Amino acid sequence: MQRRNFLKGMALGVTAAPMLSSAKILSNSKKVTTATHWGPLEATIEDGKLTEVEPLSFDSNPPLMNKAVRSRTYDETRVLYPYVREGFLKDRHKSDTTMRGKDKFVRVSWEKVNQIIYEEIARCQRDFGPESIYAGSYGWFGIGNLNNPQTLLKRMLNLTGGFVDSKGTYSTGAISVVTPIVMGTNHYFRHTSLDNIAKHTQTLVLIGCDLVRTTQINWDVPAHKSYDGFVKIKNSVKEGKLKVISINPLRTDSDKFFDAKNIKIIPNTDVALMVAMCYHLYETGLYDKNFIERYTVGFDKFKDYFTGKSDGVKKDPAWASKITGISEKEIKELTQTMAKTTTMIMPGWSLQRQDHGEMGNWAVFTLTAMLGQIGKNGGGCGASYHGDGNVGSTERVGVSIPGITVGKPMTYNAGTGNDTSSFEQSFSNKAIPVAKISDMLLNPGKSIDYNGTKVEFADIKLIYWAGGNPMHHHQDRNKMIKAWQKPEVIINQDPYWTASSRMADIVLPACTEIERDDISVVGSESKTGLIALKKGIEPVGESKADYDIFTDIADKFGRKDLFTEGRDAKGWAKYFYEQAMEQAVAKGIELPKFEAFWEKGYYEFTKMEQGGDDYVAFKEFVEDPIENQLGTPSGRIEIFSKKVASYGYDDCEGYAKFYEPAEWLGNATKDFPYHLISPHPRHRLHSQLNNTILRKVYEVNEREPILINPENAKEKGIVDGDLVLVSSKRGKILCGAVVTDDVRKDVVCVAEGAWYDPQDPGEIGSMCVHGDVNVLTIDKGTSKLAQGNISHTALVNIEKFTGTAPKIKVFSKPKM
Ligand SMILES: Nc1nc2c(c(=O)[nH]1)N[C@H]1C(S)=C(S)[C@@H](COP(=O)(O)OP(=O)(O)OC[C@H]3O[C@@H](n4cnc5c(=O)[nH]c(N)nc54)[C@H](O)[C@@H]3O)O[C@H]1N2
Ligand SMILES: Nc1nc2c(c(=O)[nH]1)N[C@H]1C(S)=C(S)[C@@H](COP(=O)(O)OP(=O)(O)OC[C@H]3O[C@@H](n4cnc5c(=O)[nH]c(N)nc54)[C@H](O)[C@@H]3O)O[C@H]1N2
Ligand SMILES: [Mo]
Repeated sequence: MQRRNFLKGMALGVTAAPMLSSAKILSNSKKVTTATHWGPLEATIEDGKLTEVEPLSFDSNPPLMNKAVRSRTYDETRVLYPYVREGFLKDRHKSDTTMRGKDKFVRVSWEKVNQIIYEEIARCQRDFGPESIYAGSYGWFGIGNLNNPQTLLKRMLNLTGGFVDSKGTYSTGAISVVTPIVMGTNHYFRHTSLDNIAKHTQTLVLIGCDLVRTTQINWDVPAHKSYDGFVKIKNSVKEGKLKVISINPLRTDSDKFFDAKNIKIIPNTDVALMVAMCYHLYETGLYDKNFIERYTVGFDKFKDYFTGKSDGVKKDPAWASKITGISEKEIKELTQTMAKTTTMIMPGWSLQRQDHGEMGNWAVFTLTAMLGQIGKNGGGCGASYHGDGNVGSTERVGVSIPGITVGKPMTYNAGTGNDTSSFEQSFSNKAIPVAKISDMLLNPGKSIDYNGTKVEFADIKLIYWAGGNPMHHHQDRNKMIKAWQKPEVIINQDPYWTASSRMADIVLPACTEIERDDISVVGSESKTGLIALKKGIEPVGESKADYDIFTDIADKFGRKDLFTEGRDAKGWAKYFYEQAMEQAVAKGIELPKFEAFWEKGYYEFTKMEQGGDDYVAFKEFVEDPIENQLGTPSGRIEIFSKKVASYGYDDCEGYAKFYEPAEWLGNATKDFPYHLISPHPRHRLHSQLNNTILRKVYEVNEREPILINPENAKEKGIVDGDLVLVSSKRGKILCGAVVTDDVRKDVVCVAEGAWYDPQDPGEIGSMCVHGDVNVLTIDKGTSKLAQGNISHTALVNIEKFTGTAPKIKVFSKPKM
């Protein structure tokens, strides 16, 4: 397998990876190492300009996204200077907030903008206290253990009085709450190695999981080592030893790669499928009774549900067939195959990014327990194989590097703002589940349920967002725009004129990785190495590194020294590296001195962990469940959780149960007859890189593509390339049609992350002409337990758009 032929059409155009030593050096050019969420890179700089990037040699599958790095660096959408919205500059916190998105922006100096920010934070702390400032800022900012804008934001605000935080993520809102409850660990528990799967698994079941697509990226820098494992799995498929089955309304990149059988389930009904599979295992005696008795608690409670004892409805394959659209015969066959062969289940996180998302993973763990293969070679399940480009790869003996911290909270000293206050806990206890942002802004004082507690919404006057794009990631854009009109001050810090920048009062230009010094690990699970992110070019325009931006704001409060602890960016990189050196000694690794590491640009760990390629999750627990209890209250797998049941939630009763989703094909109407899913994009990281040349690779008629089944296209008179008006109860967008039977009939698919481009910016209800899917989605929590977002739950209509195609404006600068 040629590694760069990995995915046809996916890695196309990426040239061979050079060894640094063989790099050709021109007189006016230099090569530096840098990194992104999609790989470790070597950048060529000529006359102070970034001209090219190439993947480093230890990247197992460099993605096409590398091709966008230069394009994004110099794109017209870069924010070059600090800007303030005209109305805000004039009237400050008394400005007309409905003008957000409509007003002109005025360029100001850094000195002036820092003074405004200082005055506004100080005013809010003085008049309303820390609970008036929201810094729960979420998002996938760039790489670097220092330039983590969210940690730096909190560090700065901690030194100046505190703030309201968020908890949880958009990625794992429900699974991060459920896995500890059921399995007593977090969802990133070490997974059975992909090598072990390739050797022993006979049936690999992907449920809402497109790992070949999603493992292109990593929260740190991916070495894409899981792709080595995928190749081995594919070889086992070719040899006829392993079969891949993919339960997904969409035939995915992974399905094509593994030549999987794609079972096109009705969206949001996987729990019904799995419950019926449990029923069938029970009815046929195929379930592992011994495993259930020895390693789990609460089976009887679940049994009463699936047998119908508790509610009179038998959850048998006939019942599930009507809900899932999968035939009774197929459900039975699938169940029997899984029981009779060595089966590994890989759920994606899409299962929990939907209404009652807690139930998806609860059902996976329950079904897996009944199959009884947990802890055995090639069997069981993993909750996060698709989560980043290294999960399940064989680990090397390596170390990670610490990063900047939020520091110690200090009370703001009203009046002076000087460093005279005592250290004291001033953190707000009003942190929200992250996807409750609009609800919080719209309903101050209201209280909601969350995982057995109550969360009271703060009255937010100032939002500071750094390193995220809420105007892409959050659901129900129109509700959000209304919510965005509530605070007095909104600050957004980003390299680009994203919708979040356009909807702010103050816009601060951050720079990207190649414009600053930093350090990172490569391959958080594979432990492939360490990389120096070297400043190759000067920050574009007057942009600055996040670290420098927050240092200057802390300075305004007289707290610069506390913020920096006397270090500059490279000083921090050295400080972090030297701590890694200490850890390394304990593991018998001799890391080079910092200067030598920095000079070379990376360090690769080469020693493989012994037995790592045969790692099996939960093996110790299965071998000795008394000695190696799980972290649950019972020490076992909790098929039923007494603790969750004790919360008395009507939408989450403490075991895997199918609840009817807010919107699904089972309650579709004539007005909104199709189910919309919004998976992660192939050639972007969310909204990142939408403003680059890569747009040409996937856009249709300058819009985000919508996948439509040929039968639906025919009934609507839509053909490939048409402009399509997509509407839901919440709003309207335009997309470009791709007619394909990859997608199930009555299901349409629009990837998340197309830049929001409303016809009338700032106007509630305005049509997005470019295809931001979150104009259509529902802003509701999964349940009272986790309150995760439900992006994959929405009904829509589609129509051929016949008017004049509106111009795309979002890739030019806003009014100035
Ligand atoms: N419908 C739907 N919606 C979804 C999802 C879905 O599946 N469907 N998925 C959800 C999920 S899982 C997630 S994680 C979220 C992702 O949501 P986000 O993480 O908010 O999305 P990104 O587009 O990655 O936004 C990151 C922003 O950081 C900026 N940035 C990059 N580098 C830097 C830097 O060094 N400094 C600063 N200050 N800024 C920087 C980028 O320009 C970009 O605007 O979306 C969620 N939304
Ligand atoms: N290229 C790329 N990779 C990424 C990201 C990116 O933006 N771009 N983002 C990263 C991040 S932050 C995250 S959180 C992960 C997300 O990883 P996931 O949450 O696993 O990804 P999704 O794309 O939301 O969904 C995966 C699959 O679920 C299917 N699906 C949707 N609804 C249903 C359903 O009801 N039932 C079933 N069975 N299937 C369903 C979709 O068709 C899709 O193929 O990906 C990461 N990887
Ligand atoms: Mo995510």
